[in-house]
Amino acid sequence: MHLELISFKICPFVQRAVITLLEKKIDFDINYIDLKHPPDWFLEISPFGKVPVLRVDDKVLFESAIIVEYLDEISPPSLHPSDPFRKAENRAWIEFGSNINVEQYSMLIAKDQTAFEEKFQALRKDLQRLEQQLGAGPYFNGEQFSLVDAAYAPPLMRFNLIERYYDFKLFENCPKSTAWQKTLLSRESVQHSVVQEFETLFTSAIRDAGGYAAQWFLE
Ligand SMILES: N[C@@H](CCC(=O)N[C@@H](CS)C(=O)NCC(=O)O)C(=O)O
Repeated sequence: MHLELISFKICPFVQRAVITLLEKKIDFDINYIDLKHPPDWFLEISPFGKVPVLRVDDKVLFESAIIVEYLDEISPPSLHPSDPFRKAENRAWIEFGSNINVEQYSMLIAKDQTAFEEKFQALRKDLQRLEQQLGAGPYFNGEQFSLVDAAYAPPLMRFNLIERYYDFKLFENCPKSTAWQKTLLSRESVQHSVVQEFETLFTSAIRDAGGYAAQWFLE
């Protein structure tokens, strides 16, 4: 079976699939495309026109959460908890993580200060809610790394990066999230889940978007 992940170098949804592939030690090829100029072949196979798309031989899967579930099923043992309620709850929090990806990006490209503040407050509220959900750690479910960790590592990596440029204080009074972020960022699969030039690409994207936050990412 041949797996090819159609990707974009700074996409957090792609990154959760890459982390899962690395955790599971599954062989795969990665094919980066330019989302500003998506090739015709990509638009033909991606129903939403979005990455990631996983080609499995001559078949195609889309939507990161679905791709990750598929990868988990073809390579036991599962990275989900076995208890059905806990598993469903993890899936719900993965969905919450998808929303955090969207909120993070919206904040970073918000056009003016008012829009930025609004996005910032929404994000902070969600991060505080997430904090309440965390237990003793070190991972979301305790001792074992799971798919919910793979879903949050990408936004937590980006928060860590942007706070090195400007102290947004997003995690003020969130000690559990801060510890979780540190644990995830030190994990090998997470460290190898982005390209070497990730920081340059990500900060350039914020700068090029020309929003209120761009001022903190000037060259
Ligand atoms: N719900 C999708 C979201 C994926 C997504 O938003 N991908 C972005 C890049 S990070 C994309 O491909 N955007 C292209 C577009 O919207 O045209 C998933 O989980 O796979």
